[in-house]
Amino acid sequence: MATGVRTASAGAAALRGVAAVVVGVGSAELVAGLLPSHPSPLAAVAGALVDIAPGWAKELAIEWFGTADKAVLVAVTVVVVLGIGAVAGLLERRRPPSGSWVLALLGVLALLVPAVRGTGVLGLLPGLVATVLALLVFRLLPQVGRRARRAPGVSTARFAPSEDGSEPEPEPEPEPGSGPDREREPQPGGASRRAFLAWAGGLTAAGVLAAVAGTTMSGLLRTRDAVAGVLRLPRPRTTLPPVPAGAELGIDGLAPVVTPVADFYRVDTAFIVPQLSADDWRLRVHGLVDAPFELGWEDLVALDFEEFDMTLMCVSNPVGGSYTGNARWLGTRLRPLIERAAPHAEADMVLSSSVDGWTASTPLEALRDPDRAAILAVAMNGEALPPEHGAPVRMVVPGLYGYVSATKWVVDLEVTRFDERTAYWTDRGWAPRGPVKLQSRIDVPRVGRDLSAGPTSIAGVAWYQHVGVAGVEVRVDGGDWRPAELATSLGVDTWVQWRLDWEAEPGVHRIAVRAIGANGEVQTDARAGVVPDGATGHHTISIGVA
Ligand SMILES: Nc1nc2c(c(=O)[nH]1)N[C@H]1C(S)=C(S)[C@@H](COP(=O)(O)O)O[C@H]1N2
Ligand SMILES: [Mo]
Repeated sequence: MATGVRTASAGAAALRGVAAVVVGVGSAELVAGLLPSHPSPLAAVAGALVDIAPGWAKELAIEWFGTADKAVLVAVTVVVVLGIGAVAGLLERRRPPSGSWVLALLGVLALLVPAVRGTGVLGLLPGLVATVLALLVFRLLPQVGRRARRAPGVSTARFAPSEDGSEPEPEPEPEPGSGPDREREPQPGGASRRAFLAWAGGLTAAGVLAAVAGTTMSGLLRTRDAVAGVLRLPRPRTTLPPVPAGAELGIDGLAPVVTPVADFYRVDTAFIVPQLSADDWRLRVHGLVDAPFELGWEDLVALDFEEFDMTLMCVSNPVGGSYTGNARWLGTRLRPLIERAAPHAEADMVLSSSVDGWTASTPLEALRDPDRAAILAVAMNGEALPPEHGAPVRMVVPGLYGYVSATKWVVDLEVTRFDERTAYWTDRGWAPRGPVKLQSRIDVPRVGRDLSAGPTSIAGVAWYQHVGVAGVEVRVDGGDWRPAELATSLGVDTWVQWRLDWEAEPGVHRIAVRAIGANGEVQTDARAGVVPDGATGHHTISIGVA
């Protein structure tokens, strides 16, 4: 057989597998889109990958891709699955039906992974539809080429995979001399090749469309749920006054004092955002307590709700980093709930779990402290919590990093002891307790952006949740530390904006910042990485002035 024929065959064989896989993935996304609380097999597989990935791999992914880490993972998963499709097509061509088996195995994965992740019987539907359609396309696509080949007036061609995907049998040729040379004739091979390509292309396009429609649909259903969520929010007993004008310096490039929900950083291990409705939500309070109890949504909203300004901080935030945000939360205090359960004297920790099994270890004293507003939050900035930020209920505890306190989709509070239970990140080398460290950040001038000489501002934010920030100092080119002007503070639990006038002269300048805590502590310049309990050091930038 001539190489030209073989090459064309290989391409068609791979295309056959890819088309089958795209139809499978697309139909699964479409079906999953109609069942918004059930992830598509693709999402389930990617989620499983997150779960089984070692801690260092996850940290690397966050470091390289930041909050785009999940998008990158989806892209990689899609590419791998397409690759498997192509390989299946090529295998089928060599040794049928080995390619069909590869696809069937992929189908088993699409069925098993969502099942193992506990999505219920309905959760099997996307994988089932995907497997059936992918196999149908895989088996039937080659027949399209054949049928066209058999059509009157159209002679044989050998580039389309045969029905079983094997190397096409050399068919008895009526005319002599019609070997591989015919391949170059436009007419004979053209019709069946075109038919095959048209079908393969059309089916692939349909698969992509189905995937787009499916993801759009689940997005729309989610928005509908979010709107319904706002209507069910409890009314706060006490509200906060509007954010005072003096809290927002309004400097271009400076982080706004209240972070819009859409810009709020997101850090979690949940590849599939749990879709937990208020109706399905229940909270169990138990463990080393005299009076365990459970709460449903209606019990929850009957409690006292208040508004709280609090800045959330991720322990993985490097010095100068952006894994932090400030919101006005609507919540109810955890303290009365913990007291109601009557913890035993020996208890010193509350292990909170989310619906997907993630856990955080919060010191019990932080939740019982009358001076610390540890809450169960249901809304941020006037919006019901979006699923990404923990709907319908999450924890927020001022002064503790998120990994030991800010459990999203929280469904379980177990009163226990640090020497008895450990939490998700503790098991991966992070400190069991994570008090927030005194820190400050320079937002303006922006690194990498040209600055022209003349009067300008140096500005940023500083935080020491639960303690408060008393001052911020700035040092330019190793000179004296100069006090910055602080904006109006929203309270000890939030960051505060700061600014300093600066006469920028041409050249390269180094600017450093440090904060002073309300307890007199001066932010250390000793550099420490984020592991195991949060970064330290002064945020220092180099700025070129023209
Ligand atoms: N269920 C669950 N809750 C979680 C996490 C998680 O992985 N799963 N991550 C925590 C971490 S490390 C942080 S920093 C905060 C981030 O909250 P956000 O995504 O709303 O900004 O959520 C915390 N709550
Ligand atoms: Mo975090």
